Amino acid sequence: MTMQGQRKLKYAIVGAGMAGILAAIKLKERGEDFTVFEKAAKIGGTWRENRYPGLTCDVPSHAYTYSFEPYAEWRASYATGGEIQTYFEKVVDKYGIGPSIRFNSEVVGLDWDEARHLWTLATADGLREEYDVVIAASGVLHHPRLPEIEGLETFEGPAFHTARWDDTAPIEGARVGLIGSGSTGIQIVTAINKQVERLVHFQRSPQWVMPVPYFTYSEEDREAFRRDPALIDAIRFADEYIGNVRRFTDAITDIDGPKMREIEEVCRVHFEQSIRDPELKEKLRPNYRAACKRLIYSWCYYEEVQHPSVFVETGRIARIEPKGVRMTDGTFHELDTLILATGFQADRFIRPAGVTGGDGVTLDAFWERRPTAHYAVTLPHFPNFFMLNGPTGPVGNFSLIDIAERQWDYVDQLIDLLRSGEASAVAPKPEAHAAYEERRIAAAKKTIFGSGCTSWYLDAEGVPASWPWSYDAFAEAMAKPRLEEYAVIAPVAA
Ligand code: NA7
Repeated sequence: MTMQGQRKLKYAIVGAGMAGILAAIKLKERGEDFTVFEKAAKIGGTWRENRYPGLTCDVPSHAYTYSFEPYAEWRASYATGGEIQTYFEKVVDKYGIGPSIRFNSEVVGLDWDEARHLWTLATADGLREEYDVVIAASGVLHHPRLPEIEGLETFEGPAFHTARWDDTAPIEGARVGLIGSGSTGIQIVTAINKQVERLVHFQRSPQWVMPVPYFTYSEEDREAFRRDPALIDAIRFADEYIGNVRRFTDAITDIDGPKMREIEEVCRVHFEQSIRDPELKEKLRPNYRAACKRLIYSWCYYEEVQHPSVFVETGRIARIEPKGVRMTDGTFHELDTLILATGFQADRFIRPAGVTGGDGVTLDAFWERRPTAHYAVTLPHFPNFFMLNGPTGPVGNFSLIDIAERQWDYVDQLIDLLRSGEASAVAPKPEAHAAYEERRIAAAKKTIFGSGCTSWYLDAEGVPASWPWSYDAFAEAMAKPRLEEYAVIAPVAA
């Protein structure tokens, strides 16, 4: 048995988004010494950076909270980005995390001192400090990917990525171009179609759409939730959410099984029954399997895309000109505003920060082939470095908050080895990680994500960068680290 609390550790948390706030709350509850480094002036991560019209989370609102902090105030079954940002701001206030956050402080370097078992952290604003433990909670989709289209910079009107929304850009009564039909592009169509004069949606690939129930919560509902949070738990843990998560992971890992067939059938019927115009129908018909790309969860896309203001352009873009977009067949779309819903560089994680671990191994070198982490959390050569929502974690349409909480339980048990004084460095053994990755990659290739489409789920070699087993297998893996897979290094002599 190890004795707890013998060693006082110093923790650096990188990022004040959902996962960083979680780590801060957990460490504060234990009375630990931690600092959160946040590159921006506000908390919120994704929910701070994305403000585009129509932004909602595709996880039901009551399932998209910390398990220990249910929220009675959601206005509907799916929450808007603004509501979610407010939720996190309230949580930060309630738990008193604000004073521990260093804002406008981007972490640019992390260097592991092999002799002293400490990380030296450097920020862009010139700080250099030493920490025992680093929690990398720096997010996944935070580096916009701009399309490589000739002439993009020549467009005369506002042209901007969805995560850099320009509030001054003409939308109301304007001719708007929207490039990209991922979750973001689809949500924008549903929000601005009735405001614009014309919306040209440049769609390189059509999407499968899973219909989901949308309903509002009344003030009486919210009052009932305030009085009795058990009502919220009943929604959160009901079959409606957690059952769906299980069915989904069962489906995507058994792609010829009945659950996958059921998802495909629901999407197919929704598509067939919703789109009235035969020409539009052919434009919107995907030629790959449902859920291969991240499945769109929407209650209104098919209806809204049929609004007369919307034109779905499926031709190839030749170039962007000062006044609009030229297609390869010569068609020209004159536009006032151009929105780039072209996604994110999903392989960055904590980078561009330069991270150097043991034996001088850099993160860039370790991830040269693909970003990986042991069970999506730890990395060989990088002791006392723990990732929340790191590479190859679950990417289905379920709550990343739930995933981060489970990952935290795993991380916390590894940190216990450091707290107890039993170890001063802990990292997975390279051979254990290599064996894990081999299993993961073999399984990932067989998931629906690897069934023949492009998406941000795929790494540079086309392998799905995701957890390839069931949700329950993930929960079980996170419940207890396999310590035999870890190199646990005894404290260096003082
Ligand atoms: P996604 O899902 O990566 O979607 C990007 C979209 O942009 C997708 O439709 C792409 O088409 C399209 N795209 C990208 N580059 C181009 C160019 N050059 N020309 C035309 N079209 C292009 O990003 P989102 O922001 O929508 O969503 C990201 C995640 O955020 C989402 O899954 C949720 O988890 C939240 P393609 O499909 O590659 O043919």
